[in-house]
Amino acid sequence: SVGMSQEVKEIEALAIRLAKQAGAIIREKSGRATEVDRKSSRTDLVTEVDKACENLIFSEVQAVFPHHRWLGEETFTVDQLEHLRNSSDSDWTWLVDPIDGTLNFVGGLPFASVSIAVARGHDVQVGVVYNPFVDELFHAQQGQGAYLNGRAISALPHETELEDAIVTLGFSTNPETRKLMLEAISKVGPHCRTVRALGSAALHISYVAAGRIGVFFEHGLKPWDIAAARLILEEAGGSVTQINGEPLPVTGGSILATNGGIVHNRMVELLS
Ligand code: 2AM
Ligand code: CA
Ligand code: CA
Ligand code: CA
Repeated sequence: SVGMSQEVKEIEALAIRLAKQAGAIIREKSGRATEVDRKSSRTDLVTEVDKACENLIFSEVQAVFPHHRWLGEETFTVDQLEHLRNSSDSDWTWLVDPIDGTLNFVGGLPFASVSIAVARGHDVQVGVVYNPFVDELFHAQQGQGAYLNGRAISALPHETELEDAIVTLGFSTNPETRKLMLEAISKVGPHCRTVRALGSAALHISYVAAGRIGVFFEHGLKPWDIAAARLILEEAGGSVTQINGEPLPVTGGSILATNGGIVHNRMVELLS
């Protein structure tokens, strides 16, 4: 309906404004966080800037859309995750990663993003990924295509073979999944153009959408890591599944994100 599409437009405009606001803080504070704390382990960190950015986005969303639900990396509860799993079409949920690439941010490596997705039930309607270091904003609205700084993007060429593709991956903070990734890349590495691991899942997936790279894969991702960039990639004509080729639920898991076509199937074959 007209009312619904107007609402989605307002949601998208707010998501873009907040991604840029949080991004400005991330750019300013990169390499200069003062409170760097361990979460689950020595490799799993959070800073006062992750928390401040999530708070900023949360409070603005609450002010404008008080009935919308919230799922953010630094504040999530088991109940909120369970609610997303069981959510119905009348629920709107914001899925937010305030800094995707915290370890880069802590080290002052200028490669990180803000990821904001807004879902109706399990259906992601709006996705925004912003890299403040180069002022690149990727966004998509379901059914409306994908855009980088306002220009339409495409994950083409679909005819690319794995041999011509740059393959990227994420190295988890979890020792078990990191081992899985090392095993996986030893199978794929010999067959692709080259291998990169830059440290932000949301940016890698958005780069596949823009045709900059052919493949991204990682084990153990959460809803806020992938929801926004996944919509951007699907709207750009790419493919997203689990690593074994099965459908990827909104609740997350392993992800295989490619420019589509034969590269996707080849990756599934090599990794099975
Ligand atoms: P973060 O920076 O928001 O924590 C790095 O390879 C990517 O993996 C980042 O997107 C990072 O998100 C994410 N990541 C962090 N911890 C992870 C984990 N335990 N398993 C999988 N991915 C993780
Ligand atoms: Ca993340
Ligand atoms: Ca994060
Ligand atoms: Ca984290």
